[in-house]
Amino acid sequence: MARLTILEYPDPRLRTKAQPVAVFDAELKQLVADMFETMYAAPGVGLAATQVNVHRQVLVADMSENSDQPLVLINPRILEKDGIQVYQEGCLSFPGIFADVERALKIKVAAQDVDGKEIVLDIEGPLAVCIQHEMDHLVGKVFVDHLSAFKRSLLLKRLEKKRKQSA
Ligand code: GNR
Ligand code: NI
Repeated sequence: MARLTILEYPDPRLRTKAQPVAVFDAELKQLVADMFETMYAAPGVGLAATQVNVHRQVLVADMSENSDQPLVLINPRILEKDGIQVYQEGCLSFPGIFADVERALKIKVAAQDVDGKEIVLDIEGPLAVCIQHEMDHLVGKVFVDHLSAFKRSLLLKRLEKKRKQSA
């Protein structure tokens, strides 16, 4: 296992579109294991491969209280969306800043597991927020893209300020 480096905004590599996974081999399982290690250590509740500079459609998440419900989605597709929720989001690629984002309340997601087996999940609430956030990363989108230009610039200034303070 290995902890991977998380890319931070405004790294242009965060804008890369991930390619579908075609081969479900040991290398993929190693990537997933390393992504979990990196996510739990951060600590975070989700991580997209894009954030660790691997441009394949792989995401991991665990929003359980005891960090004991790992979820891996390979090649995820949203089949259905329903309702609206607003949730305060953060992102490991934007350390220390948070903003309310509006997303679907419920999603039906088709994906593959690490063995390539097709799965379909109905997810709602905070985990649905997390999965939508991670799926955005896989197409090069980040949470501040959902905000108004005004809110975004305020938040990005705050991010810069935090960086200068910790430097
Ligand atoms: O750790 C994370 N927390 C979080 C909180 C609210 C909404 C989304 C997230 S995902 C984030 C980890 C991350 O950056 N994943 O891409
Ligand atoms: Ni993120």
